[in-house]
Formats: sequence, structure tokens, C-alpha cells
Amino acid sequence: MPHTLPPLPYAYDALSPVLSEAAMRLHHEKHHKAYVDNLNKALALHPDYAAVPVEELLRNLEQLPENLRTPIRNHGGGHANHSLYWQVMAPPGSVDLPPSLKRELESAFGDLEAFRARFAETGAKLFGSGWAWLTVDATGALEILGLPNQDSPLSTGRTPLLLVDVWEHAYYPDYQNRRPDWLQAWWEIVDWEAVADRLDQARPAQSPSGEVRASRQAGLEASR
Ligand code: MN3
Repeated sequence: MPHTLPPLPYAYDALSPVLSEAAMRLHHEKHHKAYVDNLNKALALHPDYAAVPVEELLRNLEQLPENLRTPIRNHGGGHANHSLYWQVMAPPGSVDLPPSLKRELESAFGDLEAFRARFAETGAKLFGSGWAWLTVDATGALEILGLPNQDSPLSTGRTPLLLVDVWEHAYYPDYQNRRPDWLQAWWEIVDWEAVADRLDQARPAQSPSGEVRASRQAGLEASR
């Protein structure tokens, strides 16, 4: 099996009381695992792509065989999105916002409260299932996006920095139908250091000349 369920970087009860141990177990052991299993099933029919990192597949969706695109978009997206999600959360109140990231958010969105309000509103207003995202594009600009289902910003050339799950499975066990309450409580468990690290890593790789896209395509070819 080319893809495996990554262990959580903390205990199942580490995000309590924002997320209960039962909710975390269900989300990781059942929902995330199902995306991994279905991704592996789809790749079993396309062994040429089995060794390609899932992020690389998502960046190059349009270049994939037509009958592989939807499984990668849905199950590959589900695997990549959840893998990143676990990494950008931490025990409640354990990580402060680094001053450098605070300045970035203020510069892009006016002030911190405006950023938080827009991000939460994006998640609250997303119809059906999906994720709210903070992303950085190829020019280095920060952008908040709401994307349906398991769609990834990687597929439109953006780098994801932070994401919150607004599928019902993500919050119903603890918050039932109160999605805005979930989005409010979730700020307590954001790992801002991880977000700042991701922004630092995204910036040097960026190029205004289109070299990024070319090197990504080369990366896909090389890893096959
Ligand atoms: Mn989920």
C-alpha cells in the first residue's frame, strides 16, 4: 500500500476540551483512514502513480489520466488535507501567535480580528461540506478561501498554511449543528508556530517567472 495513515502528532485527548478524545478517534481512525484506503484502491489501478507524493498528484490533477482525477481529488485530497490539519493544531492555548506572523496577517487583512472574522465567516458560510483555508499564492500574497468537499488549494497553485474542517464529521460529535461555535472554539487549538513555519518555507520556493509550475511538472515526471 503506497499511502499509510500518519499517526497524530499528539495524544487523542490532547485537544480536549475543544475536541473530545472520542471525536478525534472517530475523525482520525475512521474518516481519515477511509480516505487513505480509497486512495490506495484507486492507485492500485494506476501503479505508475503509486510512488508519487499525494501533494504532487494534487498539484498536477489536470495532467493525470482522466479516470484517476476524481479519486485523487476526493480521496487524495481527503488524505492530504487531514494530514496537514493534524499538524496545524496543538493543545488548547499552548502556542502563541509569533510576532512575524501577526504582522503578516495585519498587513494582509487589516488587523487580527478582521482576519479571524473573515476566516470564521468563510467557514460558517461554506455550503455543505468543505474546509476554510489560509493560503499563500505564487506572488507571496495571503488569501482566505472556502473550498468544497476535499478540494485542495494545491490544485490551483496555492500553498495551504492553515485549514479548518467544516464537514459535519469534524464537529458534530462535540458541537452538533453549531458550526459557528465550533469555529470560535477552534482558535484555541491553532498551532501558530506551524503556520509561521509553513509560510517561511513557502516563500523562498516562489518565483514570479513561472519556474515553480515547470519544476512541479518536472517533479511529477521524476517521481514516476
Ligand atoms: Mn474531516
